[in-house]
Amino acid sequence: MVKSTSTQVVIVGAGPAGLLLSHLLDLEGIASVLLENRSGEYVLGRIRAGVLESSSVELLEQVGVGDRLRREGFEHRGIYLQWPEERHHIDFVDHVGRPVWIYGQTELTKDLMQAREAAGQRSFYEVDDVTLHDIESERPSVRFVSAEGEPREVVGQVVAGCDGFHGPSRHAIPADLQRTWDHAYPYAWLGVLADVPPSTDDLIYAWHPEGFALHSMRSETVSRLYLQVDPDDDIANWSDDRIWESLAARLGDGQNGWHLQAGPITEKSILPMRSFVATPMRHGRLFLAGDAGHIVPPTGAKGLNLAIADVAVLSGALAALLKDGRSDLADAYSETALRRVWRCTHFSWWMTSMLHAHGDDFDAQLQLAQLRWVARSGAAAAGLAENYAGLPIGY
Ligand code: FAS
Ligand code: PHB
Repeated sequence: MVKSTSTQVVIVGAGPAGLLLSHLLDLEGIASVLLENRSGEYVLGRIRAGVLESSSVELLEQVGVGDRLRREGFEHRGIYLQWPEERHHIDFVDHVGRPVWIYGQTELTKDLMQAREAAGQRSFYEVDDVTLHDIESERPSVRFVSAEGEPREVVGQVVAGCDGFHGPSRHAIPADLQRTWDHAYPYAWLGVLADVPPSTDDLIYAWHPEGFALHSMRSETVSRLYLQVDPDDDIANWSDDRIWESLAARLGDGQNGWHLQAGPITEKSILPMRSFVATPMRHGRLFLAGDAGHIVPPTGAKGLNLAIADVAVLSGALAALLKDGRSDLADAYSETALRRVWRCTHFSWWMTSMLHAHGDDFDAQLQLAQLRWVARSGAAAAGLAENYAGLPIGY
């Protein structure tokens, strides 16, 4: 016997997109149920993004989940672009009047989880066998097996697919109505979390003939660093010493008196890189948001910010649909969201292609020419700044 409950919006996935969407809908007086196939601890344990655009921070503050971010996050004016013997600061505030914020996705997810729990959000964690039904009707539903092994269903007026790249929602859209673009890059990132104070104030994006490196951070005592590796490389090939040696060489250790401080590595993993876009992001009463609809390589620090922008647009569209009976914003949702998705997909591809050497010397000369142009041309630097610091939501 399937135990059935009902709500207005059934949200599949309780990562940043699903959690923030439930919060925004609640502020509109719209009820939702969150379904997540992992435990809350597991979701919090995933080490992911670190950079928030100004528009993301402003939204989070406006909706009451930005206090700790403002207290514990770091406001950064810009980034450094580095290549052998040269390092140039690109100042976003000078160019476009907006900074970015460093605040780990784990911390944001924690804040969102606490806000939803305080609001009495109905959530099911550790669910299994999630399937979507009747998404072309006005009473779509999601069936699943609860953590206690009970077959259940939630019937809603809308289903929001916030279940990331590997979730079921995108696949509920008929394949003959769907178009996807999937671009794999010939390299991956080895991500490192280390208990060592950052050796830099702003992030360093480094081009090097041996491969890309990035120096980011999570706090005054924890650094987050990445280095380019082959997609089929094995983390077992990377001792802590080899990681620090490669990072030091690529980030310019010793250049103009700058040194990279090494320290205990607490987490290391290899992350694949791809650009992926699926259209449409809406079919019937199913709406996709975040990684469920698109994936960008992390070089542009856009993935998390795109998820936030999607649900900011989606919550307004669902409020108009479910409260006012107006379908215009819902009908335009996919086109509105995809305009920003493609802009961020291009920027992420451009940053990735400019910064990752992969053996072709002609490409390397083009990459260095691009870096010198951005470092020396105010117009070029303003273009990078506008995209990295983020375009207004609803761009
Ligand atoms: P998420 O994938 O975060 O959340 C989807 C949720 O749905 C997950 O909790 C998942 O468990 C759940 N789910 C999946 N299948 C389900 C099912 N069948 N039923 C119920 N729930 C289900 N972005 C950056 O900007 N910078 C970075 O450095 C960066 N690093 C990343 C590293 C990795 C390894 C990955 C995978 C992504 C990274 N990203 C980065 C992008 C990342 O931050 C995403 O953009 C962000 O998590 C998007 O949030 P969601 O759309 O909520 O998707
Ligand atoms: C991070 O801090 O995890 C981070 C920062 C910038 C990026 C990617 C990842 O482009």
